[in-house]
Amino acid sequence: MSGLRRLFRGSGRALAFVFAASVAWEQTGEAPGTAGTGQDGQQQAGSLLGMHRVLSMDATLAPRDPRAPGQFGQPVAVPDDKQAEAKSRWKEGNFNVYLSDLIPVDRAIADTRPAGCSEQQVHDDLPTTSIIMCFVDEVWSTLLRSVHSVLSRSPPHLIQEIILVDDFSTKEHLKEQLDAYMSRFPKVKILRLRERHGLIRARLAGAEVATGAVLTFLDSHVECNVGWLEPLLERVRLRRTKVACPVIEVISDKDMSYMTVDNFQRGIFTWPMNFGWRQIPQEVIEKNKIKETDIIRCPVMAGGLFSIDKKYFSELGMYDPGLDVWGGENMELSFKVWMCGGEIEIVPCSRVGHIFRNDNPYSFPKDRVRTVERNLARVAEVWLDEYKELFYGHAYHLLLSAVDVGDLSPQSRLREKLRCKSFRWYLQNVYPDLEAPLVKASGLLMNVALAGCITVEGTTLAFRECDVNNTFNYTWLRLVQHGELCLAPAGVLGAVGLRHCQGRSRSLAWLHRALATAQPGLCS
Ligand code: UD2
Ligand code: MN
Repeated sequence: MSGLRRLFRGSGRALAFVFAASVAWEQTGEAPGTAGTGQDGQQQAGSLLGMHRVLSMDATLAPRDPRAPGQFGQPVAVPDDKQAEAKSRWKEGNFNVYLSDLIPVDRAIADTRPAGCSEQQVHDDLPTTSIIMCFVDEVWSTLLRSVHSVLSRSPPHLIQEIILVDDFSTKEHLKEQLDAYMSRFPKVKILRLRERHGLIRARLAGAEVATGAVLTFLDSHVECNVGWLEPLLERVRLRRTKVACPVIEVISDKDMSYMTVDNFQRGIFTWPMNFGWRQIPQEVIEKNKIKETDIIRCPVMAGGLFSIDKKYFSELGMYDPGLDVWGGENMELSFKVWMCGGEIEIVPCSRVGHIFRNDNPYSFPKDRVRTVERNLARVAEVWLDEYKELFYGHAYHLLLSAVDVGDLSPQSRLREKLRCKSFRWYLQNVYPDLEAPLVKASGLLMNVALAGCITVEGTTLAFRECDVNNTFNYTWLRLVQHGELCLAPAGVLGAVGLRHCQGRSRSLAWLHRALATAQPGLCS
């Protein structure tokens, strides 16, 4: 569906940045070949040695019941006499649970891959993968549809196992009934956590027991599309430090239709670390002849759906286990991967639908907003170097409330051990179109009426003629800074003077207030 944007809570306002073409995609000759004309699954005449055409498994061809509602990913309408029921069941998952229960758990969906994907070649010796799907109180039909989509659209020899990690669900049907249902699929294992860990530590628990060479994480309300898996594993096989993400398509929360999304989108973030998508500009696509099937390198991943080499994930220290419940782990892993020598890629020939919800349908053990903010502050402290000031500057209330981020020393030690590059390197090489000035503003403190400026003389302030050497920086931490010295109140509503700056200090913070009419002074 052209023009459709994926929905992400708090993805922040879009800022207009200059786009840096060199980092958005890759045409390295590593991409799978396009030879081959034979039947799916066969070694074909024209195939490269040791490669085969990507397998289709179950296309849209022969669903059990072609006339069932929602078949082929079509939208479904709630009958008039069921409106009240549908409305009352919405809260069970924050999407149309009534319709989800109505459509087959193994429905067919349209093959939305760009032209050329079905002819691509992948290696015969792709690594096996463990699928890790964490859930807490997931809707029954959606969880089943997620599992069926993996089972029916993945080459069986590549699926080592499907690990369903139950993050201490309370719904009865997710207990014995789920065990009974899944017992017919030997590859499906259910790992039950004895207390609520949150999705981050639940994924770690899944990774601990996984035996596949690659870990593939999925949310528990997805539908994997035709040929989704091999292109992901192909990237990891090409280089074990590649983290491969499918294009995330949209399963409508309202009518359960499966909708494709705009191509050429990168995963990005805006301050203070809000995930979002940004389209590669048309002129860049044209100038560089980027094809719909080309790999897109992303500054950050969305978080939910990706394949990563198991050993590499472990070398990276997996996720920071100090991150709680939900949020920020996609930033942590993305920074860690890029800064410590890996790459995050979107693979356009791999597509997975996901139900985007407007709100989490489960409760948070602690306050939701505070949980996410604390997670982000941990990430900022460990990975952002001097740029963490931009994070705090855009989420200044975190400084005021002095959020307790907990012990970060294991994460800092890991960063040293892995000899990871700086955040400045990341900005220059991976995400140069992010606007990230280290100070908020820079200039003179000028009295408009007298045309004089506040100047620094030694360690004191004076009011003199304006001079460019008396420039002050207004920092993200709200300091008015000149070299090592900061503007400081000398007492309660007494004189102002200078003090040595000391990072975050509320007593040295000044608010910049734009006044309706021009008045002397910058700060109040
Ligand atoms: C997005 C990601 C999600 C995760 C999150 C940030 C996609 C499509 N989704 O939000 O994977 O990275 O951003 O953290 O990129 N869950 C648990 N225990 C919990 C909470 C959630 O097991 O305490 C499960 C949940 O059932 C679901 C998965 O974790 O299967 C992700 O949660 P979500 O769907 O609420 O996250 P989403 O898609 O809003
Ligand atoms: Mn989700």
